Parts: sequence; C-alpha cells; structure tokens
Amino acid sequence: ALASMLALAACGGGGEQTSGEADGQATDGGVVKADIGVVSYLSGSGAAYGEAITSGLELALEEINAKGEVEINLIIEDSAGKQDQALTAAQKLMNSENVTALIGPTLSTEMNVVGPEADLNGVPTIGTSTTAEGIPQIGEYIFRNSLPEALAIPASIDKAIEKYDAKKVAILYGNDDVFTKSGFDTMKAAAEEKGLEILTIETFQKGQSDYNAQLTKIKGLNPDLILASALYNEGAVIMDQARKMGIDVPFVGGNGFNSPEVIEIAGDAADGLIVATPWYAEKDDPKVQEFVSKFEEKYGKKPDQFAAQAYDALYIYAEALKNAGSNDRDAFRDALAEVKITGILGDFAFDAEGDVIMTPTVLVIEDGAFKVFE
Ligand code: VAL
Repeated sequence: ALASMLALAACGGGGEQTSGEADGQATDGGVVKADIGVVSYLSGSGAAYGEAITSGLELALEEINAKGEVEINLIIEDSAGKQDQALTAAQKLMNSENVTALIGPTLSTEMNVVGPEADLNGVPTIGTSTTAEGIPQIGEYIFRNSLPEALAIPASIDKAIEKYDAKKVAILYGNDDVFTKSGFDTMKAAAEEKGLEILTIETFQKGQSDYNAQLTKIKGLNPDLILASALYNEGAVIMDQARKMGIDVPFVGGNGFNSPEVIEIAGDAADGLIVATPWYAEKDDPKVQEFVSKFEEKYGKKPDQFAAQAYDALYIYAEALKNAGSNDRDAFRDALAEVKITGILGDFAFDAEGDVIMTPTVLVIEDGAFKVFE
C-alpha cells in the first residue's frame, strides 16, 4: 500500500483513480489539494442561512489553507432554496471530476433530492444544516454535522414543561417542506410521549403571509405553549401576527427558528421563543471565543449556529483529506467516516450512519436576544 501511495505521489496522482483526482491535482509536495463543491441557499427568502454558512466556510478556508497541510478550493453555487436548482447545481459540481466532495445543500428538502444522486455517483456529501430525520441514512456517502431535530426538539419541550408547567399545546407546521414536516413529526411524538394534550394541529405553506385563520383557532383553544415547525421567514411572521392578536404564550421552534433573522424580522414579537442549539456565541470556551472574534472582524457581525456548523464542517473535511492522503472520492469518503476533531462544537465524530450525536443547549429569546435558558 505504501509503495503504491509513493508511486501515486511521484506521478502526481492519476493512475487507476477515476474519480476526483485529476492529474497534478492530488498532491504537491505532500499537500493534498482538492476542489470542494458547495451548494448553498444564497438568494430568496431564506438566504440568511446560506450567507451564514458560506461565511463560516470561507473563514475556515482561510485558516486551513494558511496552515498548508491541505489546500482546498471551494466552488460555491446558489440553490435559492429550491429542489430543482439545488439538484442542477450539485450535478454540475459532481460532473467535474476535479470535485472531490460536496458541502450542502442547505435545506433538508434540497438534500432529499441531491443526497440520493450524490450517493449514487459516489460523491461524499456533508449537510451542515440539514436537520430532518433520515438525512445521513440516504446512503453511505451522505453525512451531516448538524444537530438533528430528533435531539433538539425534545430538549426544548422538556425545558418548556419544566419552566412553564405546560400541559396543553397547539402545533403549527409547514406541510410542504421535508424539514418542517419532519420537525412536526418529532414535535407530535415528543408531546405525546411527555403526556402533553395536543389541542390542535394547524398547517401552512411556504411563503404564506397571513396566518389569521390558524392563529385565531389556536387562540380560542388557549394553549400553554405553541410548537411551531417553520423556516425563519414564515416563523418570524407567525410570531409577529400571534403577538399582535394577543397570543403571548411561549413558542417552541425547531432549527429553522435558530437564526438571528427571527429577531431581525419579528422584533419584540420574537421574545418567548425557545430553541435548542448545538452552538451559541456566548459559550465560555476559548476556541469558540476565538472563532467569534475572527468572524466579527471579517464580517462585522456575530456568527450564528449555521456559520459555526459550516466552519467545523470544513475542518472535518480538511482532516479527512489529510488522513486520506488523496483527493480520490472513495479514499476521502472512508477517511471522512473515521474523522475525529475537536471543533467549536466540541468533540466531533460521526456515528456508524454518518450522523452526529450532540447534547443541545436550550436558548430562549428575551429582550430581543437569544439567552441560555437556565
Ligand atoms: N435545518 C433546516 C433544514 O434542514 C433549515 C433551517 C436549514 O431544512
């Protein structure tokens, strides 16, 4: 194995490798070089997710390339939050044999179409924000480092029960999106398991602007808590309209709500929102604080958890490239499955399915800011 590795290095890659290893691209004096394709939600109503993600990636890229152990080139494509655009972008990237692996897409809905295609083509792919059930289970080439709803939502509900002695809940969810539906399934199962009475289940669609009918019904039933599964744009509008109608009970939201955009859009109406997070900027950890100050210096604002997860994801990729010693897709996939790093999200390793186990922290919005819910 060593001899063939040396032979490979000597001829500058190529050999019988067919995927992702163009001539002269593999190694350069022991430095593995790789093109990584990124599919990100960069335009449209959820563009703040993609902006945070690509900012996190680009900061990590500068640091990683400066160390000189590997050399990564990111090729970033916009998916606009749409399945077809995400798939077209991913196909374009996968068709380039120089592309070793993909990062993204942003939404679980998008990953649901990109993941099977990437898996079929043997292109390793990591979701940094895809939190619906079943994402890494799409196939052996599909991974994620984002806290699944299945871990986040029960933690938030537990905290809400403990704090507010909640007994009766209303559920509101988007029924046209893989993530918002999956979040709903988790909310319903968790509410049932914890013995909460579900007063009503209401639905909405992406881009909806008027939630009067659903909220009037919910108000009339007088819940202790509203469980909402939404992306930030719809989620913030829902909270704003609820508060205007005089609904002042707390909301428990999934990962879509874990964005500063909720506060940006809803203002005071976002107070009382509870979310579980894998990461928050105030954490008393030197690694976290170093990242926060570098990020603030570069972008003039604080990173959110989408930026943080993306930042760690590129470090996970860099470690896999280094360990693979090659930018071949299969070698990279095998090294990726075994990666262990200590990132800004803490100690990281994939489980056998390419999923992640993390302990979430529960946050609540108070006076217009996310705070740890003590
Ligand atoms: N976590 C969500 C998803 O999986 C969004 C918020 C990125 O679609």
